[in-house]
Amino acid sequence: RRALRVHAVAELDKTAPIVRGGTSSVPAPADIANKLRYLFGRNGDYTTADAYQGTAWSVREKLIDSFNKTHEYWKKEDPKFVYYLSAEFLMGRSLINTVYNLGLEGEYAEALNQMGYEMERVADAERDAALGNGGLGRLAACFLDSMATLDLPGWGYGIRYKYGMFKQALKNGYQVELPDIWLTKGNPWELRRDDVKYEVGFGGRVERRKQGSKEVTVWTPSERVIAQAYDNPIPGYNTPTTSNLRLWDAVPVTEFDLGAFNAGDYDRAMLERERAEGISAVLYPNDSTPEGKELRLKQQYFFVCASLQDVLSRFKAVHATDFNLLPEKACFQLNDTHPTIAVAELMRLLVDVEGLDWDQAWTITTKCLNYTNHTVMPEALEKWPVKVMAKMLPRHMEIIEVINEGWTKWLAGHLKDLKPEERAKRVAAMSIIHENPWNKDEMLVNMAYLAVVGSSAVNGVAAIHSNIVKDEILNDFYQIFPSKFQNKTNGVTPRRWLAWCNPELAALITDALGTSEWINDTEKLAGLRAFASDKSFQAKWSAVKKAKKAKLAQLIKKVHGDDVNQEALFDIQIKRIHEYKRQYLNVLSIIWRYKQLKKMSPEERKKAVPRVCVIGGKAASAYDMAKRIIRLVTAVGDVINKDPDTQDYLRLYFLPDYNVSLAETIIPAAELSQHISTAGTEASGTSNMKFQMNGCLIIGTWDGANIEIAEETGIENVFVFGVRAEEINQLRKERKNLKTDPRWDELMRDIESGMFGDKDYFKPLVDSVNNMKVGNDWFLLANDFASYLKAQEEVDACYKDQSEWLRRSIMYTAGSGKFSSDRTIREYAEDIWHVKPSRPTIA
Ligand code: CBF
Repeated sequence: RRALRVHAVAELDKTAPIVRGGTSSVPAPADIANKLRYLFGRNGDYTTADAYQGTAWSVREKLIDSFNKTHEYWKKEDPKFVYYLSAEFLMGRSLINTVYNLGLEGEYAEALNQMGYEMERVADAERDAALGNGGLGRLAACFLDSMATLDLPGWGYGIRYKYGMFKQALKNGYQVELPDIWLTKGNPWELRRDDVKYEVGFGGRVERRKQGSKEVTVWTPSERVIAQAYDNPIPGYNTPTTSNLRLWDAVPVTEFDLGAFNAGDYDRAMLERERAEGISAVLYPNDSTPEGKELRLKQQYFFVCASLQDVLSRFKAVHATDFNLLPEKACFQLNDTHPTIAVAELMRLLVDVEGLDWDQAWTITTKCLNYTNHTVMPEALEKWPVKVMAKMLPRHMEIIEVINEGWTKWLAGHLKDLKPEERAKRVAAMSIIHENPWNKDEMLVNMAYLAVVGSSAVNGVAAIHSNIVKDEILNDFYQIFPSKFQNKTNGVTPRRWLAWCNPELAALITDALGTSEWINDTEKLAGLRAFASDKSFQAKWSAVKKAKKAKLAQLIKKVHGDDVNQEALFDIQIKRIHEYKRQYLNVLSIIWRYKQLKKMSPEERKKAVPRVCVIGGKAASAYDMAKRIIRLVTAVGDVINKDPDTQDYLRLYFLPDYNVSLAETIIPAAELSQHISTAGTEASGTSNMKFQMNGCLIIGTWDGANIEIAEETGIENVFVFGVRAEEINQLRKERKNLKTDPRWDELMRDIESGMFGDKDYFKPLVDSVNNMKVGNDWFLLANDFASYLKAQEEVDACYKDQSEWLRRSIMYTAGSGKFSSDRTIREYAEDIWHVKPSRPTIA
């Protein structure tokens, strides 16, 4: 099957000229100076920030040339498109990626050198586009890179948040959140489309009106805003294709209420603008308040409504109102439940606006939509109160009711052989609109159920997760529609996450394999297996890792002021802070290590494997436990890092403000990375894939994509520990079988007694994992502790044998071929979207 996929791409017309670069014949150094002169009024005496701006605006023109050519071609060819609807796109920085994907790195590195700058330093001046929270948003960004690289006609659609993911700072070891004002210096990577604007409404009333012999439904919103398009060109690698991420900014319908202003009512004059701009202001506002929740639903509808109008308007420009053709020309991937209102919105546009009858519209809608589930966490499976939905989107609520009526009626018929009571129970359990189990007076719209009923395909993001989706979360639906359910194991782009962030390792790989084709055919990395035990290759491999470790050491010095032992094992855990990801378990094992080191004589210590442990990640602002975990990390670090007995052997640092660009520095330097979620809780994980690509060994649970990574790398090369997902439900129910360990109890006493200060603040943390109390330690830290420590001992033993460690490290990279997002996207394109490559040939 995989061979077939590779073949499909090989069939492309590779003889077509690759049209990259701009029409401008001005050499890069002069072009950069021109940009600085005419866009910024600068005439020499540049700063690094200037060098970035000049370079970015110069590269932008070449990017736009490539973008225009691609879109001219696609317009002419009219291929089927996939539209990736996502509330998040965690793009990170663009300069390096654009320059390398366009093949302009030599030219621009040289130009900057002539000006006295180094490309890497200049690239550091760019702000991250952090329009996402974590894995889901970064996955969307990797997918865009792969779609363009594979020449697949596809766009992303999302929100142009004015403030991205908050900036995390530490104050006395506690997380503080600061606004991420990322647009202040302009954004060279976007194009405002003044001719692409749509109205989006909220609230108001719905009426039936007679139109000739027909009855039509008219929704008159009480609030209206304009969605203004911004295009962000996405360059593919080694192809002329540059696709698009279209983001919507919310602006008022009326710029300014001059009447109110003249009457002295200054607040009212600005009100509409403020209300509109609020919609696209902040990524995922804190939804612990009812107001926050409403704003989030508003954001979801805002971008879905604008995106669907946009797609239909382009479709109509070519095919007029032949909507039966729509599924042959467009499909939409719902990135989690966030864009699920698309089911109702597409129905509204087709029925109310275009006048199709309900059944025809439903057939088209369900053919066009597909849904990806990204999590098993119940709190992330969105359910909107009917009251909120009916107030904000009255017509959509009606549509959802009609969909649900049809669905439950069909279901009752389908289940006719069941006893009436059982049938009624099943139908109620699968109803899109259902009672809130915690509040009988409230009815909820279950967005995951709406997505399943309204889609052609439903997928999970790793094999184990897709099985959990089928067997547990959506099992009722799976039983009814088994063929709808699929698995699409996640992947990451090997461009950003290996070739561009670790050019030294990339060069070594290219040298060994005799080709750089692995950059878009990662299966070729398997060729490295032949070198895994080769001592001279291991020495080169090790030298690259050391250089990367030196860079991370510099970063630690910059942030914490400490010099760290670069011979130590660099042990990393970077991801959002969450109880299920179990950073707490990691800290506890670090405390245990510290205590063991303290007990040793100086001679014994010299035999221990030194470690530099790094933890990074943001806690959601309302997630109290996660914030306490951060404080525990910093408090333990404060004690350990200052202890003269142990500081040469153990360090713990929390690196604040973990984001894409920080990951690009940390991951190449990592030797051991921790993916230690309770089995069955992490849908996939994607940083595990990035670490694997960079030859970093994994200590992990049998969870998410860890399992497939172990299969590809060789399970004997991975430090696996902990209980398996199949055993967890039973363990949680029959708490008598939970494992305990005296070392664990000792650590709990240490924290409670104030060994790391702040004992009152840490008390809830200690209590949360006291597994003797029913309902506690939901994520089974205590239970997995002993086997985690055992796995850590295996890590130490292996690190002492550097040749074995390096062999494994090479085997990781060699086994990472499957985890390229190119493979994932090819699978989506073939199994779900039925979208084919279309490579621009216009010279
Ligand atoms: O599928 C991408 C990622 O999505 C999440 O981050 C999410 O937000 N639901 C999951 O937690 C990850 O496991 C997953 O890799």
